Amino acid sequence: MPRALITGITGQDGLYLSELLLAKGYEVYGLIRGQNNPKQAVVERIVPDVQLISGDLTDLPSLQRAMGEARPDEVYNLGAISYVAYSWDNPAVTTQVTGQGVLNMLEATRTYAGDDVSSVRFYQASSSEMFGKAQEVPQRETTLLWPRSPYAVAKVFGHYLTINYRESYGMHATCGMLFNHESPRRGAEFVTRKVCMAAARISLGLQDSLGLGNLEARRDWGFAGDYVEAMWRMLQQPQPDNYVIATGVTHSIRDLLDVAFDAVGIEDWTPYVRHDESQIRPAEVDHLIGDASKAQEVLGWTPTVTFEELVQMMVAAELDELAVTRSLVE
Ligand code: NAP
Ligand code: F7E
Repeated sequence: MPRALITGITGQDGLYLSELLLAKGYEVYGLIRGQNNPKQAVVERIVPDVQLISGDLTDLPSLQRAMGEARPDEVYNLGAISYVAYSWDNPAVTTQVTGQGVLNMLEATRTYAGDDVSSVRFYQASSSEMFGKAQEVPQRETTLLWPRSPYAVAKVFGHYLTINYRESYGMHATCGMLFNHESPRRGAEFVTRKVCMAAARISLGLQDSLGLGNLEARRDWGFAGDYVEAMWRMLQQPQPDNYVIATGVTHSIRDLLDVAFDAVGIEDWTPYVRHDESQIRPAEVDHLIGDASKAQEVLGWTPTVTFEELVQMMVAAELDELAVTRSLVE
């Protein structure tokens, strides 16, 4: 039975990846931080077979201990401070977790693997945010990186360090350069979930309005369930490498609003949406759109969920959740 250690187990991708690996017969270990993490109950409910190990990406000894406990064949480093807007307000902690945390995980993996360093396969969650001020459209594995936020700078550090450990020590260390991926499990601070929650609540009269920042921002949005499949396929390759994972299609926040409000029967969302200046970022990323043709050729990976299907799925999940809450209250 193969063994996997996942950091970021309480996050969106950690949950989907756990489900995928458990279904494939893996023994799955998840790193969980904090002395009483409120999300532990969520993990235990959704993936009760995952074995949780206490540890923090900023604490190397805890990661070394986690390695010894999990004895992994595959390590998926998904843990990070992942909210881009937060990273301007908290650049030092973002650098420590999202950047230095990668160094800690690589070191813990390398020292655990010992002489047979390539025997443990390592996945680093790199991000399309690294392309930032895009120097080429669409972006591919070789596109020059031009990060535009403290989060993206930390991701660039982790990305190049992973490549460096591959080249320096012969580690089987792979970077997935993933574009935005969403789901009903997306954190409520991210724009897709925020809009889908608001559309559902407004349609039921539970909320009056929705404050948003830049409505012209565009993203290449896919479904998280598809993207964790790509992570797994990357680690099944004989050689480590870098792969862009994306749909190749972009949409604006306006498109997101159109589909989400349409899904609850509201044709015109403009009366409900107000401008929230606090959501405007010090720097935006310009034109992010991914070219995943390498992943298609080498991994046989293609996305299966369209943007419209994704948003409809997320709105439907919000409505289901609200119906459950209401039935409990009544
Ligand atoms: P997420 O939902 O924000 O989850 C982040 C995870 O990191 C959570 O489990 C969180 O744990 C954990 N974490 C935070 N600080 C930690 C620390 N000091 N020590 C250990 N764990 C810590 O993110 P996601 O959407 O699943 O994304 C997974 C990874 O892919 C992240 O690295 C993200 O930056 C990257 N990525 C995401 C996307 C996307 O569109 N989703 C695209 C490209 C790359 P707590 O619950 O305890 O906070
Ligand atoms: O913003 C605009 C905002 O926070 C998307 C992370 O998973 O994907 C994610 O980062 C866009 C931005 O995601 C609001 O200005 C407008 O242009 O949903 P987001 P993100 O910044 O793209 C990448 C690939 C990652 O790696 C990250 O970890 O939406 N926007 N109004 C807003 N965004 C938010 N959050 N809230 C608003 O009210």
